[in-house]
This record gives sequence, structure tokens and C-alpha cells, in this order.
Amino acid sequence: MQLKKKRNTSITAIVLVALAGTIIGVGVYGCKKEEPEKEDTLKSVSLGDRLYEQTKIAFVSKKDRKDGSSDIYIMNGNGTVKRRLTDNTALCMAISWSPDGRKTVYSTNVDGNFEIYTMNADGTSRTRLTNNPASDTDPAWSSDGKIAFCSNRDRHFEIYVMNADGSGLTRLTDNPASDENPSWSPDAKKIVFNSSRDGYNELNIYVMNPDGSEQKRLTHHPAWDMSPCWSPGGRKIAFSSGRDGNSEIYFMNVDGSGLENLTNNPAVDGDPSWSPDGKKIAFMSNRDGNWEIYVMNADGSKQRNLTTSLAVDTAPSWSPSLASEN
Ligand SMILES: [Ca+2]
Ligand SMILES: [Ca+2]
Ligand SMILES: [Ca+2]
Ligand SMILES: [Ca+2]
Repeated sequence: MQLKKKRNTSITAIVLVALAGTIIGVGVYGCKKEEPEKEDTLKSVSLGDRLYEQTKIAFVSKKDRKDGSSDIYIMNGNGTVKRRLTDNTALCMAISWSPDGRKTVYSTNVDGNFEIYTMNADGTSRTRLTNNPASDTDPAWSSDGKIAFCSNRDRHFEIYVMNADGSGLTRLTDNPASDENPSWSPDAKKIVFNSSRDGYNELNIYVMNPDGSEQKRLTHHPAWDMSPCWSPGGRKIAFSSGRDGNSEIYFMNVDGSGLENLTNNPAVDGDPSWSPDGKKIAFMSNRDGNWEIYVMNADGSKQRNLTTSLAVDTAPSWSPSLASEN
């Protein structure tokens, strides 16, 4: 379940609620006893995992909230040192990093409806980039400094792009279906996204140029394919799909060939995000009964959780480089 896609008219949300509604209900509203998270006591941080201590994973969690709102946190790429960056009673969703790892872009409804904001990686200097009564979500920061995002300001969910200061807004898609979840190729020459244009319940992965031209379909399965994430090496696209009966993570070549399955369990596994060296993939799963951030090797091996809270932990986004604290 992509909690970051929580908006009334989103196809993505509807599909996933249908898939996982019961489990999510328990995860979000369950009455398990509150227990403090065992911060920084992960016993399985191996020597290899320590390499990722200098990277960051941003994520969304409700662990400090009892009112249903959510905050943005960052932790080291091996799960140690979790810090909350936001502090308000709104919903936060969908994070992406600036190319230098010093800033994040995210979506929050703190001003009454979802808008795109940037802030420093320490939570300071929050700046609103959009100002529109529609839902503005799913921001993705390119290596050449553009921010793609998704909005229903023109009635249907479309993909837009703007400069990192909010100027130069351009619409890239234009059709009655939902076009969502943009992710840039590392050279900023392509944008991959998911679209419902082939059928209301059939999300497929598409790719296009950054000006919206040459929109090309990459997946052709009647089940939904969504949340694409371009690998840092530029050769693979990870995504989640329901093609094997429940949400699993897959990757494929950038032309749609070479599909490989990475997760295989009855729970919902989704929202893949590559490590900056392309060797690992962070994702979210409710396989242990509540939503946590997990990590695995890029071949699907060594899956383990990085969060241990009883609250909802979702929407991992790995920093593109060695992220600075400042
Ligand atoms: Ca808005
Ligand atoms: Ca559309
Ligand atoms: Ca699964
Ligand atoms: Ca959790």
C-alpha cells in the first residue's frame, strides 16, 4: 500500500486499497500495545552494511503521531540513527533527494491541500514550490535540477515538471487517465511513470522524454505495474506489480525486457528505491504485520527490515550520493 499516494481520486490508491485494505487497517489503526522503538540497536549491521552508514534513507512514519498524521524521517542507509525532520499535524508523503543529497523535496497537506515543498536534509529551510488547490504529489528531483511531480489541477492526474524554485511549470502528459509516480533516469533524459491509460485497473509503466514527447509503454501485463524507480546505473527500472497475485517487487531493463522478480511472499511489497551504488534496494512491506522499511540486495537476497516501530513506516527514498547532514 502506497500510503504516500493517499488521495481520493488516485487510481493508485484505489487499486492498492482494494488489494491490501484489511491488512492496512490493522497496521494503521490497530490497537497493539505501544512500545518504544529499539532505536539504533539493530544487531545485524554487518561490515558490508556499514558502507551504507554514510548514505541516507528518507521515509514517512507515523510513529510519533496518534492523530493519524505522518512525518518525514531520515536514517542512515543501514538503518541506524533515525531522526524526524518535520513536526506538524499534517500528512507528509513521497520524498525525493536533490542531486547533491543536501535537500529533499516532498509533499504535505500542512496548508490544507497537498503541495510540493523542499527542505534541507536537516529539516530546516522549508520552502513551498506549488500553490494550487489541487493535489500536488510524487515529486522527483532530476540530476540536472528539475522537479517532476503529479497533480490533478487540470482535472486528471498528470505529470508536470518545474524548476527547483517552482518556476517554469510545464505539463508533460494530457489524458483522462491517471499518470503518476515519475522517476528520472540518472542522466535526466527520460522520465518513467505509471499510467492507467490502458484501463482503470491496469496500471502500466511508461517512459517519456522530459518534454513529454515519445511516450512509450514498457509493461504489458493486465495486472497493475507501478512505482517505477530508475537504477543509478541507468540500465534497470525497479517497480512493484500485482502480476503474481499480490504486490511484489521486480526489475526490468529500460526497454521493458529482462523482467526479474525480487520478492516473493503473501504480504504487500512495494515502493522500491535503489541505493546510490545500485547494489541494494530499499522497499516497504507489511510482511511482519505492520509497515516497515526493508532493504535487500539488488538480486532479491538478504531481505531485512531497517525499521522496527509498531507504527506505519513507508515510502523509502535513498539519497543519490553521500548525503550531508547540512
Ligand atoms: Ca496543491
Ligand atoms: Ca492523465
Ligand atoms: Ca508480496
Ligand atoms: Ca512499523
